[in-house]
Amino acid sequence: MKDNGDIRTNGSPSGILDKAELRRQVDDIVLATQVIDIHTHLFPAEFGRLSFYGIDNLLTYHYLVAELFRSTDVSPEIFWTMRKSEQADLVWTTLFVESSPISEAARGVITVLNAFGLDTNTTDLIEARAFFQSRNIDDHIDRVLELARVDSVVMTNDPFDLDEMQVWNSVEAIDSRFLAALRMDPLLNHWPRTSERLASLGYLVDSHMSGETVLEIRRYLDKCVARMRPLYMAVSLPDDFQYPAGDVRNRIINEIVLPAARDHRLPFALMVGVRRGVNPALRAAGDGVGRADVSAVERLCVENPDIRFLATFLSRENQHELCVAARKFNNLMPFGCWWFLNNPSIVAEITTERFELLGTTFIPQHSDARMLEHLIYKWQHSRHIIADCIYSSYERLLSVGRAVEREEIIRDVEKLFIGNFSEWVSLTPERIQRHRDRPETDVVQPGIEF
Ligand code: HDL
Ligand code: ZN
Repeated sequence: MKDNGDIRTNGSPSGILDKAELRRQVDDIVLATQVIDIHTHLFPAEFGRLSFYGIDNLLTYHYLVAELFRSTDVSPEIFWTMRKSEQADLVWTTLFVESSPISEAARGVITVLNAFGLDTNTTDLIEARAFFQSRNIDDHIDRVLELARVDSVVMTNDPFDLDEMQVWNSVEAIDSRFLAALRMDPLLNHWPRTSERLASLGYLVDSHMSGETVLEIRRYLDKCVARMRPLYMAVSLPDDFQYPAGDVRNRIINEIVLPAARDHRLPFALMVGVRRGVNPALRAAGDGVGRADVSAVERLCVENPDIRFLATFLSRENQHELCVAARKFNNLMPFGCWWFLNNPSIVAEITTERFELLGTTFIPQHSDARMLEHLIYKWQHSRHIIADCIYSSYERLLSVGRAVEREEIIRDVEKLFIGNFSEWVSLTPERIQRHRDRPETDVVQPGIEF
């Protein structure tokens, strides 16, 4: 093969050689490919008041509440006494009228209003409130998922939340686009309080983990798995999380959670680095971030090669370490740009280093949506960044003599958006169908079961 010194034309690469065409193909595919949103706080309409949508909920999202208190004289104590509509009016005036809504959370609300053709420059919420109040919830869910190109969302299901468990005990079936994840925070981070909750349900447990406690916690978890059919178990962990350690959390992980993961073939999702309540006055808006120890996750992976782990870290400083750890353990799947990382500049940095170190073997994003319409802005904003990053990867490949075909781009993006997760949690079409059909065996009698 003649070496003409220009590696760009060395050989005869097939595929998309023109950069402008490559950019068009990448944008077309990334912006259109359906995604499974693997971590949200959303609930389907069957969950009633646990399902949030509309402008007042969007504006009182804790991300915006935190930003509000930097620009208002209203104290948190006063704010919490206000009605939600009054809180939303204050947020809108303060952050959207008196200030330019350039923060990511504020821009997100503008994206949502714009998506529905609502006035983004208004000084009041009359039009927006009327619009969202007029929406039929089933049609609205359909439209939001369509606009966001979201195939399905994974919820955050707390088996120790009595309101939520009341719904699980009473509904016949739930919208099959809302998949379950079993959240373990009360069990792993607040065992003393949770032990009282479980004991009140008739389980023979105590805060000192004595007697039948381990067996009884596992019995309760097995019932939750049977009823909810979660795709994975998850927990958020503080920045000082250590493994191994001599605390009750490690004991519950080793003696209950990991055996349950093994027996039910459920991955375990670790969300590490949150410092809860750094400013308690802000309530849900009062959590902070801390750099964590990635080696704790490495030890979990090396000691449990038969268990699949999902992991996301909250600190920007942990991201490169997580990529390197994932190179060492093929049972470790990094996912998302979590919470304080879900900003264009940091999503770009994280996604680029993941492509460079992991190829397409990671899950680039989740929305963490709490309000239904979050799906629109969080996915629209993220897709543009992911498109930029994967285009740059293909462009660098082209520069060394390898062009990609459209079909390869489609394959890669479907892997990132659906394939990696579906394979990780064994989400087969049959599994989805079983999720749709409420298994008769799981009809749980109210009361003692949960
Ligand atoms: O623990 C979590 O799942 C976090 O995502 C928290 O819910 C946090 O409040 C949040 O909503 N982040 O986006
Ligand atoms: Zn979350």
